[in-house]
Amino acid sequence: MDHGRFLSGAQRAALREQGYVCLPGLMPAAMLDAMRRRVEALAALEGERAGSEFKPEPGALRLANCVDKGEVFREAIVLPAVLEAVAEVLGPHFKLSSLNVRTALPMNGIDQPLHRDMGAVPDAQGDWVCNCIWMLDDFTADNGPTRAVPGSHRLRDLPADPRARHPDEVHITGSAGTVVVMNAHLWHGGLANRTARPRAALHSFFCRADKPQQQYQKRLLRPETQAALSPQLRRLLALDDPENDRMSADVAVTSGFLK
Ligand SMILES: O=C(O)CCC(=O)C(=O)O
Repeated sequence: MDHGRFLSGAQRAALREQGYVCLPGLMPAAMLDAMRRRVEALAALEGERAGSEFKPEPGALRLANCVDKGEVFREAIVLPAVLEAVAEVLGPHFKLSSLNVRTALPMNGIDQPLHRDMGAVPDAQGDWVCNCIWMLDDFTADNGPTRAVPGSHRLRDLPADPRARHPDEVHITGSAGTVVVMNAHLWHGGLANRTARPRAALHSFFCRADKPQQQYQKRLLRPETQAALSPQLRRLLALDDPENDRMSADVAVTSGFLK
């Protein structure tokens, strides 16, 4: 794995201190285009079943198990700059926990509550969850940008009212192709989409190697997908890790706020 070749000192400091960093233009144009097309095709193909491997969310369309659903997703999760940023949060030993798409639907009228992914609180070894939000559309002030409270990854409790606006929250906007790498202990959530167009993002969610995956990849991936994976992808997905089998095979899928 590459360490220290892509992120500047300021970007590392932002991740450490604010709890997130925006990496504009990180997705090559061809990858962005192919991913958008694949997301559109999958949404049409899966219809009502879309996202059924995870949890339904009112006001959003979800696609889950994306490693199994397109070469473009498998290419994205090994982009070296993103892996370097994830390692900055989790240390050198980590794995993919889940790979989902979330589209905030037009005029959905729903702010997600401030949450930590999986409700995760840092443990004695430190931080153990990191999420990467790949902007497949421009994130604007109106179409459901991600809100976040900088520095809150160092706090233990969530705010008293996670649905309320927080005085310190920032709204993360950017152009399609930007990747936001976020310490997922940070209080964050998607805001309501107040426009007539959908706002899509891919979430590549990682966890430290000693923690269970949110979605057990070995069970979700079809045998033919598994057979074609590179050694790097097999490692990242923990396919040959008996400890991961023990930890992840039987845990209930957990979200930071969805039932
Ligand atoms: O899509 C976003 O802006 C953030 C979504 C999020 O935090 C979540 O679904 O847990």
